[in-house]
Amino acid sequence: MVQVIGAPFDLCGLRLGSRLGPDALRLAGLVPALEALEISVLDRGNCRSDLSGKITEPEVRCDGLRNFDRLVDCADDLRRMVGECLDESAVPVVLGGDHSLAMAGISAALERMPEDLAVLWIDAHADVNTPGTSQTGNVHGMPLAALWGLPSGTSGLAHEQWEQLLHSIGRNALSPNRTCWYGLRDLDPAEQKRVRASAVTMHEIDRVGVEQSISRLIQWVEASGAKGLWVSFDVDVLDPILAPGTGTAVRGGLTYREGHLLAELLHEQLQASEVKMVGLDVVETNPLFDRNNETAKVAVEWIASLFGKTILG
Ligand SMILES: [Mn+2]
Repeated sequence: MVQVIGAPFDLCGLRLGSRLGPDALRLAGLVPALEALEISVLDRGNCRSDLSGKITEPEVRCDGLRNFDRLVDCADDLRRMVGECLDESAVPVVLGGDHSLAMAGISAALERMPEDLAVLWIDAHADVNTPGTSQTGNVHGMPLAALWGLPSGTSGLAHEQWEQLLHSIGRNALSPNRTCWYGLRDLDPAEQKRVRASAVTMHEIDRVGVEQSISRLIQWVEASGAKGLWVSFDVDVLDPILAPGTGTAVRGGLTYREGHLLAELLHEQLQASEVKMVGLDVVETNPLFDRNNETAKVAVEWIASLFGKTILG
């Protein structure tokens, strides 16, 4: 059973508009696509999200972490909804929204399986900055650093807010040895040092292909002893020619065929593995940058492949 949860929040991203992502994915046919696979789907609607206060432009400057209070409010509600879903033994599919909200779902999963969770971050970006190393102050580039419980690396308001954020995530930190990435191609210098052996970059995909590179990561997750895998999928991992509807586009991403092969192989290999997928985020879909909802459509097709859709059925 799958439960869909929308997180229409975009105040910690680079460009506003991904608040429209959940409905773009719904209107692209997410629920029927899963039901066609004979999966029972419940759409729980959206989590609470305060976008009031006439925020129509990203703040250019701020003292601390951008729109912090609104993030915490939204993340708390999303954590509760994902937690209820996990307690009902369903697989949560969280529709973003910017990538900062991945902290909420993953921390709910960590609370329930603190010894057994690994995370696969499928993204052009590593998202492992701290307030001290971020060049933008956008929390959507920091969720893994927060889940790891890294120190803020700064002082003042941003430090205090970071401490509050770590507290809200709870005491179960995600281990860096249980975190892996796929499709990376745009990292800050501080991030390059943090990702190391468990990252598949576009360079590796060019050299060895999707099949060998994803097999290596799944073997790595199995060797880590993890029993559950949270998949966090940022649509910007796809090439912007194919998926232009995102505020964080980076050229040189996965092609349509590579993206689908990745989803199909993940499904196939997890079916054969002791490691099971416990939850999924699909984030950073921004219809304001899209053409004809193509990005949401390709994301829905990707999700269907991840849940087992094949050409021959
Ligand atoms: Mn990204």
